[in-house]
Amino acid sequence: MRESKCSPFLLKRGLKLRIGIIGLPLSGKTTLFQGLVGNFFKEEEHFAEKLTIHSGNLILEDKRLRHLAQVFGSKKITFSELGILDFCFYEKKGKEYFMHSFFQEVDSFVAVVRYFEYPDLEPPNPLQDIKYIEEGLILRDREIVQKRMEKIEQEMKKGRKEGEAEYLVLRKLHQFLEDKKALRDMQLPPAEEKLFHGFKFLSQKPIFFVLNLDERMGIKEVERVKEIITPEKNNFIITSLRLEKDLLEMDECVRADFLESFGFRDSLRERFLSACLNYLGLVTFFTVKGEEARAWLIDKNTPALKAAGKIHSDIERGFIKAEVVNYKDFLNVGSSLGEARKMGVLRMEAKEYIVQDGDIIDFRFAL
Ligand SMILES: Nc1nc2c(ncn2[C@@H]2O[C@H](COP(=O)(O)OP(=O)(O)O)[C@@H](O)[C@H]2O)c(=O)[nH]1
Ligand SMILES: [Mg+2]
Repeated sequence: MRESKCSPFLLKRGLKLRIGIIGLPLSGKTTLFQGLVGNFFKEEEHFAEKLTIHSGNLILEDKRLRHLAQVFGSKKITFSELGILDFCFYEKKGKEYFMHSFFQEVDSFVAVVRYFEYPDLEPPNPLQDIKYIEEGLILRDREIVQKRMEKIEQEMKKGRKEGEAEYLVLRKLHQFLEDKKALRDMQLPPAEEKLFHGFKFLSQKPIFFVLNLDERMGIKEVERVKEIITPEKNNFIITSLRLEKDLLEMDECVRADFLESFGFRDSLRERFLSACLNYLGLVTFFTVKGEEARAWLIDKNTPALKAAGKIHSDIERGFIKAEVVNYKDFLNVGSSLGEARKMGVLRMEAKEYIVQDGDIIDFRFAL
């Protein structure tokens, strides 16, 4: 059983997890993109760019790694990164709207939902918009399943039976989608899942919501909204992107006061990253080697052997053991791995050990 929602992408070396920002027009997608990559365009550029896709890197700055680099005197700090893309949810092509094919290529979606008044737009209705976004993904998957089923039916009529197993699974998917349910909520045995893996279904991808509140609303409204938006799923954050944008231009102390009026302690990036990575089932481990302190993003429940392979296949192949101390324990002993060893918090772990968030690992291997 996997807790991560995005693997197996992360286990492959050099591959970056890609997040696609989706949502209805004028919900704040580009504002979120800018807030996350830390590069706000001027308003006029912003609108001129409206129909293009923005792509950028989201650097996962981690205070723990900064601290480790300081303690170990590392000259270089390498944070992990996510790829982030901002697309129009539907693009207009002639009179038709269509969903961009790039949608298939991301590992996860972040959907921005408007909860502020905008001139000439209907009053905000976040629950309706969430439903609309989900149904858009479901509908698109249903069309693909249907086309594929028709193709197999034709083959079967000609007496070719190879597609039969796939057909049976597709029929289940079709029924699920007909009921307007997302494929990510469907439980199927891995052997059946394998049969349709290549389709890159959109409703199978994890989705995280950013509810974009009016900057004049306060903490009471945030509490109210928390209640109406599926709280059991824990797959959303509430923010006001306009406010977050303005905050970047303010003094540190004024910023803290403003954030507090919404009941937030951390910045958008911090809140977004911690909630989103947690939802996606991702954890970070650290290595400090030579001149470099580095963070690695992996799926929860990854054994040490596979985590080693994330760094280099040679380390996985020649794996002997992992010396591990968690950042929290390291904080208590403080200054070096030698010290940690002396204090008994540095452990030897075998290849089956499940790497935990915040582990500092020194892999021992033989070539
Ligand atoms: N009042 C208000 N306006 C916002 C907020 N977030 C974004 N906007 C404005 O809404 C408009 C559309 O935002 P944009 O990010 O371009 O939306 P997109 O079409 O989803 O990419 C811009 O004028 C933004 O300044 C917000 O939190 N409050
Ligand atoms: Mg935009």
